[in-house]
Amino acid sequence: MSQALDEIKIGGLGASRKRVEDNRFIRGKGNYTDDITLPGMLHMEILRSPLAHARISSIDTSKAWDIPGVHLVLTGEMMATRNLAWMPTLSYDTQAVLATDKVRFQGQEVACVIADDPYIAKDACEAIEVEYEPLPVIVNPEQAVAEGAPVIRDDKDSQRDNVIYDWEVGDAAGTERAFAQADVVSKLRLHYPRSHPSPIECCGSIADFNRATSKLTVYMTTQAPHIIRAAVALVAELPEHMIRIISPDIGGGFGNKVPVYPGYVCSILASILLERPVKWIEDKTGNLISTGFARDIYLDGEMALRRDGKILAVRMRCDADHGAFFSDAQPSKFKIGLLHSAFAAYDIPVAHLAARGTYSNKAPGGVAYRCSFRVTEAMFFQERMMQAAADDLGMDQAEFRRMNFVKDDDFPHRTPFGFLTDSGQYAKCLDVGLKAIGYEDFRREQAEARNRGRLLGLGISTMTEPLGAGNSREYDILGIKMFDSAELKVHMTGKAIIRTGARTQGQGHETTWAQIVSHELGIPAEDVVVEEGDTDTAPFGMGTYASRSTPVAGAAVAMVARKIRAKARRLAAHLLEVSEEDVEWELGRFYVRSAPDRGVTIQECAMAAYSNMPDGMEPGLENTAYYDPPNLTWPFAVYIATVEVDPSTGVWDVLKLVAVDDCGVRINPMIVEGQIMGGLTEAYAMANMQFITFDAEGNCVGSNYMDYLLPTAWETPGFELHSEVVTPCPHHPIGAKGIGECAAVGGPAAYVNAVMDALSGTGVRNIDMPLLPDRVWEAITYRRDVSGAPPVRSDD
Ligand code: MCN
Ligand code: CUM
Repeated sequence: MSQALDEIKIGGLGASRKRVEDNRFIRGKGNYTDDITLPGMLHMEILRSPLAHARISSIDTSKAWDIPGVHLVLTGEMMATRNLAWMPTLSYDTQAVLATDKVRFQGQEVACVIADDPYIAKDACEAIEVEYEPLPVIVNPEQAVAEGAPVIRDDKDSQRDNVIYDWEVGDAAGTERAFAQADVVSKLRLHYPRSHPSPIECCGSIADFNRATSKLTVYMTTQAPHIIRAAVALVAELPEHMIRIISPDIGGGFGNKVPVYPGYVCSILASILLERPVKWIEDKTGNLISTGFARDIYLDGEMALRRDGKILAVRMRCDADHGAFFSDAQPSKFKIGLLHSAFAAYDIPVAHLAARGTYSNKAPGGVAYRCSFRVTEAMFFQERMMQAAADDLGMDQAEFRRMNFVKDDDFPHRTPFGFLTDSGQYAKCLDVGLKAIGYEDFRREQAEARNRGRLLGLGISTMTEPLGAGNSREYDILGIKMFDSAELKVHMTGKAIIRTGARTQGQGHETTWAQIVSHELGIPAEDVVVEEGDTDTAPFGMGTYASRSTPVAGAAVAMVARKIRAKARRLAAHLLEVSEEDVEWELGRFYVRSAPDRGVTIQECAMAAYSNMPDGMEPGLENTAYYDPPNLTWPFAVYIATVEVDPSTGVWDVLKLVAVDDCGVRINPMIVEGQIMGGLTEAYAMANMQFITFDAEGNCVGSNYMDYLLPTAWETPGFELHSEVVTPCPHHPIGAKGIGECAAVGGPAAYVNAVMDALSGTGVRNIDMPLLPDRVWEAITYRRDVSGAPPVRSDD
């Protein structure tokens, strides 16, 4: 008789365990950067530029220095004496820490004040007198490449214009030939507007340099503490072992907390100069105006089609507006992230993509927002293009997708842009989604409603997305290979601590990593504590973004647990007085093959590791694993929305949204559902209400929550989630694929396609996001496309 433990009861794989971190979060006992107070701590505030592009003729800080309680006023000139006026970005560009020559976007950091409290520091910032000579402003790629455009980055000797890169991938000639064979060529141009992750907690840091020990400790809001440690060591030329980066609880990251920001650097230098802890906490406007902008890309594409619906080729061109500094965090081989993951779900013989990146007088953009390196833009364009192509062919939306899907037995599949997808059941997911939405019935209802003047629409978005960078052969950031790690220590009583190189920001790692240990070792999840985010204790890792934690760090957790199990087996053989080959494992217990009643628990093995190990065995039960995944993981998703559009106001309501996500084996189904719902909510916000735009002078419209809208429970629609399709990842030790970004990536197209479907027959081909009521109304009333980023509109 098996005495294996019940995996769900002990909180193993598949258990919808309540999130352990919520015990402190919902009690208000989280420990965020701003909760930390150190003895003798000073406070830093940043003076930002009011202008988008201007030469600095002078900065007079004398009045700020005179204010009682001010300890230091930092300017670019002072930073320059330490070689810190500029810093390298994660995309091999440079970014001003504090402006010296010019300001290049509204909200750029010009000076900092460090004072006894943040109020004094703020007042002192206002006392700094800066004289600016305004320069012409560029707010989009078209202006950036226009004749006579001012060169924004005249600080770089080699820069003669505003182009950052021209990059291409795919087979241009083959694509050309395929287009020559096409029966139908479908075209689409759209703009994915600037958006902002807008986590509840803004960015911040507390730098604490101790002259006596030479140790620099920095508490900061970072999704990748080890990368920051390396950056500080290399840029500030401090010894790496004397730098400790601690990322305490993070109040949401969503990509906003991947880059290195000037505020971090200034607080570090200030602490070194003053030999006191210096705290910087960004305010909401600072966060919305200067950090972490995503997207802002113009996408232009064509699809070559055979009359029967077969896709022959795809051509994409895009113009990305990066703002004043190219600071995307992305694998170094790729200039436009993984945009070329577009169309990976479809069997397309040949494709070509050309991308141009340009500077503008806007804050660094394209950075990251729940996207796995521009996958959001890739999948949005893909699914809008699929809808347009099906319409051009007069084909059913679902049928067109199904016919072009990569088939279940066609894996591994090489995409036309060179990715290798390895598993999926795309048609099955689509069937589940169509059934759940009541596809046939809705189409009938839609036709009947039309006759009565009501506009109903249905939008489908189906996609597979690459989550979990590395492998290290192809993926690195600034040359640092993308793998991850886990360290497991089992104490003598069988309790354990697991540490990884990832950093949770709300995703629930403290809950789910314990579940993986539980699955591998049979130690109840509640006996396993998870710790991340302290570079002095966590093993080296690349951090949490691109939904890489489960695919990479999570895999390392399973692998280190397996190492522990291998050693525990030797301990078990010793305790049971049999040879190792005669020992069998079942969850939580080793037993003698020929006498299954004779066994020892994993906890007994742990005790033996400290009290009764065999002669010659190294004591203790701990280990570390580094994991370099063979491939990315490729979850698949189907999102289908139905909407009703009010033609008299342009307001649209979601009637139903169905989500079918196949992310392989689910560690914690409840957490996975939470991730999907969060992503669908953010997708709804992007499609429906959010935009950050700029007027002709480069003033940022959207730097506060009156203009930049966050959806609350009140306006967010309900979602129906389906989990019945599970295609385990063939190379992940527990078969899991990433999920953290899927719904934010695939969601927007479902909503937009639904609204466009409601407008079918009116001649309107595209409305760019956000689909604000006035834009939808304009499209319906004037029967025309509405494009561009309001209020700077292409048709004005
Ligand atoms: N999970 C699971 N089973 C799977 C896959 C994942 O149970 N098959 C669980 C994981 O164990 C983890 C969570 O789901 O607890 C998300 O896992 P994963 O897909 O690996 O993503 P990461 O943990 O790497 O999180 C990063 C991802 C990104 S890149 C953004 S952006 C984003 C997102 O997560 N930011 C978030 N979701 C967020 N959720 C919250 N609450 N806050 C953020 O800042
Ligand atoms: Cu692209 S935002 Mo997440 O990868 O941190």
